[in-house]
Amino acid sequence: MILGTAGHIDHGKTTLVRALTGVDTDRLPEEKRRGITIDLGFAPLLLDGMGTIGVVDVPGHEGFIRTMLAGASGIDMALLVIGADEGVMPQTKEHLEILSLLGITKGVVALTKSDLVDDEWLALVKDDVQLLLGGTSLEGSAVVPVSAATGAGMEALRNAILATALRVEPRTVSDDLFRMPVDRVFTVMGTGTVVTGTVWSGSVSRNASLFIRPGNRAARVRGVQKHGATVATAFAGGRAALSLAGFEVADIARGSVVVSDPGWLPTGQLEAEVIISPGAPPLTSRTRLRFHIGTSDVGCRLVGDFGNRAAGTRNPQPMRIVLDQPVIARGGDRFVLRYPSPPRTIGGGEVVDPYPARRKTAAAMRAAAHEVSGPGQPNGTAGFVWEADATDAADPAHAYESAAPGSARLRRMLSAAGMSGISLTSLPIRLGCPPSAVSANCTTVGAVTIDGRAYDRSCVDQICEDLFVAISVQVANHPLEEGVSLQTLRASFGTAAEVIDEALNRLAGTGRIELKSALARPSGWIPTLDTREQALSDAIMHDICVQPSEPPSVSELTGKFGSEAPALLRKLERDGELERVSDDRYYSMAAIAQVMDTLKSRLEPGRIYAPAELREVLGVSRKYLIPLLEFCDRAGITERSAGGRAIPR
Ligand SMILES: Nc1nc2c(ncn2[C@@H]2O[C@H](COP(=O)(O)OP(=O)(O)OP(=O)(O)O)[C@@H](O)[C@H]2O)c(=O)[nH]1
Ligand SMILES: [Mg+2]
Repeated sequence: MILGTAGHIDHGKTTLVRALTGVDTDRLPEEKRRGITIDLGFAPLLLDGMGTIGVVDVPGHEGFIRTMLAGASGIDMALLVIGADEGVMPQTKEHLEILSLLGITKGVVALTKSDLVDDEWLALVKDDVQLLLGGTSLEGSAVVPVSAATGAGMEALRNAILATALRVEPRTVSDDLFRMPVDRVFTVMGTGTVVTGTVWSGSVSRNASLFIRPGNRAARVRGVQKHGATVATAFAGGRAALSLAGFEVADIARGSVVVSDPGWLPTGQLEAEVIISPGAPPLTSRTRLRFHIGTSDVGCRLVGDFGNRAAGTRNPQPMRIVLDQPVIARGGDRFVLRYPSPPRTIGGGEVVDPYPARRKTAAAMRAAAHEVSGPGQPNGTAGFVWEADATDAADPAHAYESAAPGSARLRRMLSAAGMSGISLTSLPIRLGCPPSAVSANCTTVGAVTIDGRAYDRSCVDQICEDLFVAISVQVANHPLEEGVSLQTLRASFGTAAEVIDEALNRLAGTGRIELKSALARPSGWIPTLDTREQALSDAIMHDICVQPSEPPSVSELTGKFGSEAPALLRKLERDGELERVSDDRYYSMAAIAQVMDTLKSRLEPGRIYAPAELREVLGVSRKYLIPLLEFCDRAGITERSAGGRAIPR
């Protein structure tokens, strides 16, 4: 667990950290000389009954807000330090806003330097502070007067920190992907390059293979330390120092991110729910802003609907964030937006999808965010309403709460992906959940998983409907065919064959279609011929029946009746009117029965008859005889042997 300080310059953060931990975190000569904190400081804090937690001390100087942001992201609880003599100051407010935007809901307020003020003044400042906290993520936090100089109130402060720390939900999920935004890089004689940070998720052990992002350099972990002691493994929610083999200090910097999953790639665009502070200057899609996530900060612009921002509200808006340089992000990550000049924090938000499809206009974005709230949801539910999940966040008093819970984000991603679906292996990053939670998340939103991808259920339902219509139309238009070839169906929908096959199986499973030898047709479908086709069919049948033992060939019939003849012949065969004796010739059922009767009555079982004898028996010319006998062989009426054919005994 990590506690991070916050508060205006010179209000006593570093002094309080030293009083709590015994560690002076201002270690740079320049910090000593100027008497201010310039860079992040780190110290372990032993809490009785809980163990050691990490402390990150941040600078209060307004010029070092970027450093404060790098320190504040990744903390579990805040220690907001307010000098009782000066009270609430600009960076008190800005740091508090940043904590709110980062969704940090656990904290303690230290009203320090209480030795410098009298009780009356202290009471007034305390009132101011309570007013300030209202509507922020730290509303309701304990406010503890202390003095690092006299030690007054220190015990109460420790108790308040412990009580708050006990309410922090542990972050450790053992099978999650490892990620650590780097906040310091240095060289240790004899050890080499060391990077430190707060482990955001997963765990890291000695000899692990990692990747340094952005970029694609692989690293091996030589050793792991926590609060200066060597450990086998460092876990999410704790500090870690990793010594990396084969790296120079120049190769890595604050803002780099160490990850374990090779698929966790930097992204240049994000889909997000963005909150813009009511007091922010007017913004357009051309306004250059700074985007702070983890320990990195890059230039960005927002693409979305700015007109929708009602004055005085902090409603999250769906927006696309286009970054100047790629960053490592995960669904559900919090970020902060700052205006460059004059520099100030103007908002922040939550990542909805770190790898959104390329896009798209502002109108399309709005549609994407709201289309999922439309009617027609499966299972008779009232339907997913994006706004409903965000009602709390729409209330300015709860602006720090998640605007886009995991299930809502997954629904939105699936809907945007449509029939392309989303690879299940990408979901731990896109959705921001441990790999082991992917399948439960998919179940929650009713996603359909096919061949390693998740699809929006309503999309799959729609494909089923479209397929059923396509099959019905196709068979109605081609009544002479037995059904629609699956090959044709797969090719005519621009969707993965696996999805089409799944949809076909669903349709077959519910009895709406029949699947037979690579063909699909509506269940119980009976083709009906129009008058012309029926007349043609009758005429063909007539020609075959007038010369029953020597019927015309398919080619002859096609020559006489036209190109539909082969299909009509196949249909007559399916209907049980004709038997296909060879590739090019059909016989009427009556003629076939006649042949069989003749053979059975005229031949002596077991005796072998030469072809010439059989020609006599059947009374057909040689041209017809051989195909007919081969048909009889296949049908088991005759048995072929060296000298001719016999009928079995
Ligand atoms: N009298 C009194 N002085 C204090 C107390 N705490 C801090 N100070 C003094 O206030 C000054 C600033 O303290 P720091 O701890 O450096 O303040 P900070 O908040 O860390 O400052 P930055 O990191 O630069 O934002 C120092 O001179 C401290 O000695 C206190 O409780 N009582
Ligand atoms: Mg300091």
